[in-house]
Amino acid sequence: MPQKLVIIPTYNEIENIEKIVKNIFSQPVDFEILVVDDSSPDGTWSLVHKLQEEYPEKLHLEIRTSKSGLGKAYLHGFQWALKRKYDYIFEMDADFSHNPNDLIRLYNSCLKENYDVTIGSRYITGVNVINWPMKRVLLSWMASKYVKAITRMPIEDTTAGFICYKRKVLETIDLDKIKFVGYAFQIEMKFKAFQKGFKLKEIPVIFTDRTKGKSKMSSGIIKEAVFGVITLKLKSLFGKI
Ligand SMILES: Nc1nc2c(ncn2[C@@H]2O[C@H](COP(=O)(O)OP(=O)(O)OP(=O)(O)O)[C@@H](O)[C@H]2O)c(=O)[nH]1
Ligand SMILES: [Mg+2]
Repeated sequence: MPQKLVIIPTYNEIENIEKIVKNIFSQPVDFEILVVDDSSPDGTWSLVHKLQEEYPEKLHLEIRTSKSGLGKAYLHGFQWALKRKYDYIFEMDADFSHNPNDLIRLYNSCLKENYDVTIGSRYITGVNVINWPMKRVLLSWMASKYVKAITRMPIEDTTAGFICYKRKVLETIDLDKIKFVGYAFQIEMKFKAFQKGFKLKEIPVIFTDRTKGKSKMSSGIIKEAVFGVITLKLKSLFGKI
């Protein structure tokens, strides 16, 4: 039976974490969860620690000393997973923007249809975003078009963070060389998987804005993505990827 790990990075998600963990464990497929928390001041980590009593075998927790961005949290989670026997490794947010019911669809796309990376996409059947202000929908959608134009990746939702990777993808990508931390991290991971010749697939999901907790979006994250994409493309042209 393949081993499946859902990695959830958290920073101040105390209002969401218990519900999302319980929801994932109530799915008909046996996922394990790794929460990577950056010492959230609201104590998200301590609540996860308490929940581990209920799920000692399948809920894992890594606590990092300070807030260092979602990209770094995922890289830590990937390294953790690769030291253990997981076959399928997922990325997912804690805030219910990603519907846990879709985990199985992502999984089946890799398992049964043999894709190496499956992306839960907001933009392949129109725009499937609920409760985002129009400004943010436009920003995200335009960012995806911009990234596609520059990188030439055949992916509509390049900043998506709801993903299933086959283990071999994370083993092949040089994780120590991944530089970006915000949305650019998501673009960089897809771009490197694409460059290495892995089979990427997008499946439609509905993305819902968070109703609890605070957003960590910042202008720095947007700038990193805008300039980062150009850097990625230039490096790939000069063979440095
Ligand atoms: N460990 C860790 N997790 C983070 C960090 N920044 C964001 N996260 C988590 O990453 C996931 C996505 O972050 P969000 O703040 O939801 O980002 P977003 O979806 O772009 O924005 P909103 O939904 O508007 O908040 C959530 O589970 C966050 O708690 C960080 O610096 N460290
Ligand atoms: Mg969110």
